[in-house]
Amino acid sequence: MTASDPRALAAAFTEAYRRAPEGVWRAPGRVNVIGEHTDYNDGFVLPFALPQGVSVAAARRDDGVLEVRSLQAADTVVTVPVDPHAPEARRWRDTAPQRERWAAYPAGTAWVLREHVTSAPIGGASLLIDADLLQGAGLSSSAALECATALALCELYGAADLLAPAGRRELARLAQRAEHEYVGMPCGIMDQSASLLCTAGHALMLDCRSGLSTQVPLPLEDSGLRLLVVDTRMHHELVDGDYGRRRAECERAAELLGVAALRDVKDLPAALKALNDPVLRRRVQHVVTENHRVEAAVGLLRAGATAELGAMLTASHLSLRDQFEISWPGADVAVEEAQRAGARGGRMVGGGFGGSAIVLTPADRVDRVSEAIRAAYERRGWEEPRFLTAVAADGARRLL
Ligand code: GAF
Repeated sequence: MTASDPRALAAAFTEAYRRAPEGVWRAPGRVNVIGEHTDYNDGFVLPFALPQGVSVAAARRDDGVLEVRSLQAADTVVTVPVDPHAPEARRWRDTAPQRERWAAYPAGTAWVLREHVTSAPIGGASLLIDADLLQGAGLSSSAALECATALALCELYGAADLLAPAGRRELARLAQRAEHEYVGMPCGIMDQSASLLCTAGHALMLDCRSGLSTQVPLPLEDSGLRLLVVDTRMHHELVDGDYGRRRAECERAAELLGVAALRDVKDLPAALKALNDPVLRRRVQHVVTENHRVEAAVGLLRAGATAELGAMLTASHLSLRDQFEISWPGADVAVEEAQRAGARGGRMVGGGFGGSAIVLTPADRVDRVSEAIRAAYERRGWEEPRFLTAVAADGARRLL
C-alpha cells in the first residue's frame, strides 16, 4: 500500500480502531531548490513540495485523548492528553522511549493547536499515519507529519480560518511552534511553509521575514532537465545540537553587527571586517551570499534560464561546505561526481550533516549521473545511495 492510497489507509484505520475515520489528510515533504539556513535569518528560501509525504486518517473522540498509530510502527500505540498541561502529557513528553519519539510531532501539534487556536477548541482524536517519504533522507518528514495532523485537527474541530489560504501561514507558524516547544528543534519556517503553501509545477519563493510568498514556475521537464534527489544514506539527528549551534552563531553575529537579523546585512565586506571571530565571519558570508543566490535563482527561473540554475546550486553547496561547514562526505562526493558525469550542478539540501543532495542534470544523463555516484560510493565502501527524481507537487490537502 502507498500513502497516496487514501481508501486503503481508511480501511486500515477502520480495522485498527473498529470505526471509520472521518477523513484522510495529506501533507508533502519538500526539496529546497536554494536558500539553506536563511529562513531563521529572516531571509529567502525557494522550496517545492514533493509528491511523497505523510497521510493521516483521523476521527474525533470525546475523551480529550490523542491516540496515535502508524503503519510504519505497527507495534506502537501512543495515547496522550491533548491538553499539554495535563500531568500525563508532560510525563509522556519527558519519558517517552526513543522508538515513540516520532509521536511528539503529532502530539506537539495537537498541544499547540489546543493552546493557541481560539476560533475552535481542539479536542481528542484517533490518528493512523502512513508515510511514503524516504526515512531519514532530510526531505522534511517531520514537518509533513505536523502539517497533516494540523489540517486534520483543524478540519475536524471547525477551525476553518486556519484552513483558508490566508490562514495557512499561521498554521505553518503553529506547526513550527510545536517543533520548537515540544520536540526541541529550533527550526525555521521553511519546511512547514513548503508543506502547506506549495503548488504543483512551482517552487515557493518565501520571504521568511514578512511571510509573503510567490509561486515561481519550475519547468524542469519542459527544459529537458531533471532534479535528482540523492539520499546519501548518511543520517544525522538535527535535534542533537549542531543545527541549534549554527542558529545561535548567526544570532550572535547579527547582535555584534547591530542588525535584527543577518538578512539586514547590506555591506558584506564591511560586516566581515567588523567581526573578529573567523567562525562568525564564515557564517555571515554564507547567509548573505545565499540570500543573493535565492534572488538570482528566481530571476533565472523567471527568465526561462533553468539550466543556468546548476552553477548557482554548486555555489550554494561550496558555501555550505566551506563557510557554513555543514556538508558531509556523501554530499560532497555526490555533487563532484554528478558534475563530472555531465550534471549542471548540485548541492546538499536541508539542515546538513547528513540526508540528501540534489543534482540538476539533463534528462538524458540521469542514468549516467546516478551510475557515477553509485560507483563512487561503492569504491569508498559506503552504503548504496538511493535516487528519486523530484517533481514539484501540490501542498497539503484533504484526500477523503
Ligand atoms: C531544516 C530546518 F527545519 C529548516 O527550517 C531550515 O532551516 C533548513 O534546515 C535549512 O535551510 O530543514
